[in-house]
Amino acid sequence: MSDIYTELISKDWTTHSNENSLVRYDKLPTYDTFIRECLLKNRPALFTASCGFMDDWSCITEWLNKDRTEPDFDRLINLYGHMTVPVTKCSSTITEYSSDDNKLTMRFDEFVNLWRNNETTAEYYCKDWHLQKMSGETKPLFYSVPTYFQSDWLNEKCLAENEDDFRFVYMGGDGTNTPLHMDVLGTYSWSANICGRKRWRFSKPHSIEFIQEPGDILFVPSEWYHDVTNIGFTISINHNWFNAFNILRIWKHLCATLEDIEHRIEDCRSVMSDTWHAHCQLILQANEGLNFASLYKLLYIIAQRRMKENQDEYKRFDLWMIDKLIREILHHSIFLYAFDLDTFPERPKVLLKQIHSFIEKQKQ
Ligand SMILES: O=C(O)CCC(=O)C(=O)O
Repeated sequence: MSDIYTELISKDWTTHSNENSLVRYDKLPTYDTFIRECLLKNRPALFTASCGFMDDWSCITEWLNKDRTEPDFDRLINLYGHMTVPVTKCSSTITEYSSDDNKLTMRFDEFVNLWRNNETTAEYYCKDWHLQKMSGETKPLFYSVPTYFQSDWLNEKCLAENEDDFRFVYMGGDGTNTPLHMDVLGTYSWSANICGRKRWRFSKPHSIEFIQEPGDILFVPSEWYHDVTNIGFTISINHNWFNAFNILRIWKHLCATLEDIEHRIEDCRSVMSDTWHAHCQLILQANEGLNFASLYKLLYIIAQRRMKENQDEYKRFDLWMIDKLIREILHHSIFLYAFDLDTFPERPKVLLKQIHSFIEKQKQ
């Protein structure tokens, strides 16, 4: 195994705190450097345009005008005008991140006409658009996922199961914004500016403010609160994701949210008796898109895929982390109360045995 994975498997690195600064990369770092400087420290990073990530992205040539500074609105309408897109109405009175009051859907051509119009440009923000998924998986990606973000269990599972993914396109005018929030489940995100600029403000655990220029890609660590404001006509591509480096944070986030749900419906406990735990898990799934059972299923899917693929160091590292997490989940008594393990694709203890014998075989 390469030094870094051997090192990670042999020591407890999972309790590292959040580093209080933004790393700026003007040249591509090695993946090991990114792991050490950002993933292990849960620290934000800005890969500037000079890293050249977008040099061969077709969205740059297809979506922008000749000098690549602004969107080519007519071309965008030609390409996607008929599609229905999610649009958020930005207004100074709505500051709550997930409020549904300001969420609309409309045809993309209708949105573009609001976006290019001075009177409405600051008001309508097309966000969380699953454009790649809606265009069909057979169409080539109009961008490529930088190496640093390719180990992504969340989108890997969604694509394998043909579920809604966490790959988005954002388009908005000067002043459109995303209010203060932490990303869903405490996931990482990465955000690539195709055109326009964004002002980012991290406020917790540390405050940092900076501008993301066109061509820059930002890595947002787990559980960092931030708000974002667009400057000029802005298009960005963005993924939410998790992997072996932040899965324990996701797990802790789920446990904390469950505690909160349990607290809120404590008064129904005596009436519901033996279905109460299952009910709490249903609410957890509805609120977060994941509960203990669906997290286990995700781990099962990733583990099966890793055991089929040709061995590679990071795959063994993934299996090591999956094993560690399944043990933690099994220690949580709720897991056994809330679910009938016979309905699972594989009982957790059987899966653990499979992983062990796979790892042992690989060592020979
Ligand atoms: O670009 C935006 O408006 C929001 C992006 C964001 O919050 C993120 O990537 O985590």
